[in-house]
Amino acid sequence: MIRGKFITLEGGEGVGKTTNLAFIKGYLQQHNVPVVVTREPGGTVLAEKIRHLLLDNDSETISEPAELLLIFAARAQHIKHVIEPALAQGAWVLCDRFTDATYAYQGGGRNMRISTIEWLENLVQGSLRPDLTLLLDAPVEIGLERAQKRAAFDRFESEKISFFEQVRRAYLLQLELHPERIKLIKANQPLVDVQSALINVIHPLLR
Ligand code: T5A
Repeated sequence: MIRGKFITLEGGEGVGKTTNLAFIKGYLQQHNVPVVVTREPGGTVLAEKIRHLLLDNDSETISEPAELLLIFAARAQHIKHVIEPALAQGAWVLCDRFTDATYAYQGGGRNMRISTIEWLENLVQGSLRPDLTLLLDAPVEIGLERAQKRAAFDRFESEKISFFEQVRRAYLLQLELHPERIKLIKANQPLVDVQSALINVIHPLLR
């Protein structure tokens, strides 16, 4: 059995990850690729409970180390029960956010030590890394405006603008560090143009 490909979608709030994940799923299915769509934090029963704890606005204040450990605890469950089994069965896994989000939000946004994130990444993931990461990038205000129209703000979305600017910078740093894996897609353009840029990157993988 040929192992499937692991593709992640990343970017700040409201840049269009969920919308475009559905589009990529449809595109791959048209080409007869078996696809599993999932998200982080979340993707398993336990990981979705952790997601709820992380995004809930009404819970007690979550300390930064607790937040980081909850994210990696959810990721460990997700890898074991969803991502690895699907890849082993030859399915392509499309994941709405993964560890680049931890470098961006906890590393960039919260200013936590990168070496701590790297240590947890190695502990939880072993050698697992995405084959391709699509980084949707747009000015912070545009993403937040789109997210606000869609639903009430969660715990992360309630942060200050400066937090999201740091998140965006940290994502762009990840792009610089991993240019072979991460591809930048400009999200501040009509959806149809975003989607043709996505196809340009994904199509070569089908060969
Ligand atoms: N988190 C997560 C961490 O802190 N660390 C981690 O390690 C991980 C994994 C998860 C939160 O957890 C944090 C980060 C997050 O704050 P989430 O729900 O995954 O939350 O992330 P959100 O960014 O909140 O997801 P959203 O659903 O808000 O944003 P999307 O998915 O990027 O955007 P989407 O597709 O829902 O689109 C938003 C709106 O914009 C429109 C869509 O139709 C929709 O209405 N839209 C466009 N409009 C015009 N032009 C375009 N090109 C458009 N593209 C989309």
